Amino acid sequence: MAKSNTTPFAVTANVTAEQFKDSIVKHLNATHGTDVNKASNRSWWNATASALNEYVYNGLSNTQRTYFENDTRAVHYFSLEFLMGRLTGNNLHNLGLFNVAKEALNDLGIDIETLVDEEEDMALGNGGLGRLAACFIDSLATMHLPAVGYGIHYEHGLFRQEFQQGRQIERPDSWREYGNPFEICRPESVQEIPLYGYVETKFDENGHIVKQWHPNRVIKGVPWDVPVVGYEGTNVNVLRLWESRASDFFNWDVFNAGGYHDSHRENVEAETISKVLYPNDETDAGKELRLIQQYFFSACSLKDIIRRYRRVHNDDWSKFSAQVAVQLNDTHPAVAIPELMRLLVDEYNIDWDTSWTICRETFSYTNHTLLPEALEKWSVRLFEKVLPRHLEIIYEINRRFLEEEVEAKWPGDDEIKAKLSIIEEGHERMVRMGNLSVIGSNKVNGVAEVHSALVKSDLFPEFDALWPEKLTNVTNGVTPRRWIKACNPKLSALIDETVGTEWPTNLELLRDLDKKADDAKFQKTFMDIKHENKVELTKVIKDLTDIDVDPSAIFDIQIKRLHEYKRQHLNLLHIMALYRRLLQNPDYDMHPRVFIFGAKAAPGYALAKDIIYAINKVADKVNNDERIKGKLKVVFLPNYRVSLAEKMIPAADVSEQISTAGKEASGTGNMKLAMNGAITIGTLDGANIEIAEEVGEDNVVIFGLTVDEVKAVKKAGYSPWDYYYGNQEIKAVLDWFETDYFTPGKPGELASIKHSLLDGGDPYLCLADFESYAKAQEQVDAKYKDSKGWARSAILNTAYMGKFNSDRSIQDYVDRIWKLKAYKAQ
Ligand code: NBG
Repeated sequence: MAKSNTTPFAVTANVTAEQFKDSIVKHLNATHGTDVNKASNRSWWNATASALNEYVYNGLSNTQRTYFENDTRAVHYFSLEFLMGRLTGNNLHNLGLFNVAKEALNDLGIDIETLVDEEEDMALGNGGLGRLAACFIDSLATMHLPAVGYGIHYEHGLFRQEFQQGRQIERPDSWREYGNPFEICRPESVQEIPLYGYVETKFDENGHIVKQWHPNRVIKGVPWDVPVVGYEGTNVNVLRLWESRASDFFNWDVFNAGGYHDSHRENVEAETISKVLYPNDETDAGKELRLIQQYFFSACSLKDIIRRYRRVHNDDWSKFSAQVAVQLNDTHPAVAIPELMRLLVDEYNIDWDTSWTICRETFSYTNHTLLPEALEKWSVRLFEKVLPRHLEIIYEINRRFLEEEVEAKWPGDDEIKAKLSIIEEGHERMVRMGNLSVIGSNKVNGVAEVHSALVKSDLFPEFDALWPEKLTNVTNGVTPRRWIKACNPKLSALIDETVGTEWPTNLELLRDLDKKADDAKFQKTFMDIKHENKVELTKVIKDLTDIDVDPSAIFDIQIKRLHEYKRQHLNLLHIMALYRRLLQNPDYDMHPRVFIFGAKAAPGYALAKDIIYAINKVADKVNNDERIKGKLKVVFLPNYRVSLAEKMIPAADVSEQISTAGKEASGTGNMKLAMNGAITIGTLDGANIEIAEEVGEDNVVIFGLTVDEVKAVKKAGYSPWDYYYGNQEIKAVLDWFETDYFTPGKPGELASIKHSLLDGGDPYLCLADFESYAKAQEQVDAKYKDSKGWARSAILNTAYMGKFNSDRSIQDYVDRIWKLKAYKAQ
């Protein structure tokens, strides 16, 4: 073996490649029952994971012991989604073992890149909200903060996307079909969760009313722990995911009574709860199973927290909220609020007022969207059926809130009461989870400055008036460990050389790169790396779509869930306009550009799926049209997911962030792309505004209506027809959708897009922003032609994105909300 790599961190300081290699071979034999001569790639991957896990588990026990011995206050991040992606590369990097493992594997004749591709993404989330949770738990561990992530151990994560003749087809995702080496089952911490049934009202010996819930189902929650390795490997926190199973007790009863089929059915029903992730991003599913998922994991997690608390504090509840912070990731886990009340009042016999004080001190809530279709409501009828006792508790919380707090502030004002009530009156009475979350929380935050301002002014103005301190902001961030260090090794090496190696835990250090922004040699190195990353992506594109693209073209990337408000169709309109310009004038002056998309559409979202289809059809035509001499290419990469993002982001020149102002709460892809030196073309929406502030207006291209202008346009009565008749190009492009130009022999296949933009009223103002967008794209083109100016801007994007690392977000949560102390594992 040649000169060995050494590890940079104390926890793995003495590990040599030789040792790591021995460990892999040992695990290949002793853990995975195979050997070096016949091991499949999967076995190699498993053995490498086992070798890696030796260090992970060591950190895990040190960390858990440190927290226990210090009886630490901890945050519990409740989230229905954790979009983790792959763990092998990430954990190797965070332990400082990546190069050691690479060398060890190399010596065994295995290429580490091929090996990490063996791992299925852990896609237990839809998009930004789930990936944010994953970045946050990485930061919490890195910052030595006591924290547990709580979620659901879905058997099937987000569907795998295929295209058939350009249309999205959903296939099940089975990330753990053949096992997963990064999770540990903990049968010793199983929980039992009641459901359904009725509530009995009784009197205790003192003549007080007591409520007793008689559930008629009990579900077992089995915890699976995924170790979360902080950078430098010192602290290893836990992500605890609950799997549902039928309760043994209930099952055997039925089985013994001869009801084999009934008991089997109960099994299936119980297991259904953690079977699949709901594939909706920013829309409310409104289904019974979804409410049960929410309750199941919230209830399991609270019982787990209480078990741990009582191990030290027994029946002394006075310290509970000093020890326990619970963060609700959107309203999805909001049923945890009445569940904690139920546990305290009914099970531990604590009086209502004390219990309510504990609750309000414990919970905080993050709002991730203003879209009305995402604001969860459950029908009272359904609640009563599934969680009858919780409905009673919600009524009581609501009664006291309205009669005491709202009445004191706005005496006799029934209109305000109706607005703030947890119960929405109407044809079908509904439980408003947003109001419940605000009322039961200590702090409520939005995820970017503009979004938090809108949460105050438009979503919850009365709550803000009632509790001026409650609503706050924490701007999102992303972990630079995964989103620069691991995914862009070449850029990382350049940064190491230039500003030192401390930047992954202190991203502000990148600021020093600005000194090199005009240095011709540095510019060349920086842009050469970008080019090499583009060459890599070119291979991925060829492999996945068979499309040839030229790496010297501008790589213009839009990656995010497919949604009208994100306006992939605005991008498409502009692509069609460019295509038309090129057809009309083959010498039309533009630097060659490749527009690259990645996006999944919710399976029930017809227009979103039509937009995917339209992009694919336009791509077919444009990519094969020799008249335009390869100046324009369109690529839609199938099955967009974390591991694909890691290949796309380092190769982006342009980052498309073009949502209608006021609609994108923050965005986090915008941050990842800019950090990797892409230049944003974007609206003044979400975190784009803060990105523009940080990187400077010369280094982003801003266009379109602002939040206030959007409001004004809508108020004045927006008519997309004015733009249709007022702009030749818009009219021509929209009319194109109705022909069979892109769908030979099938005219009208793409008409739904035109329809939504005209008869449908263009709710997201694509047409109003089109001209400004097209001009901005011309600016991008001109900017790219000035290669020095472009390199400078790209470097400054990387240099000035320090604010958007998730350690800063977590520090804001700690300071403003959680008040946690760090404990470095000993
Ligand atoms: C999403 C927003 C994004 C934001 C992420 C993370 C939901 C409900 N919201 O703008 O649309 O970046 O949350 O906060 O998924």
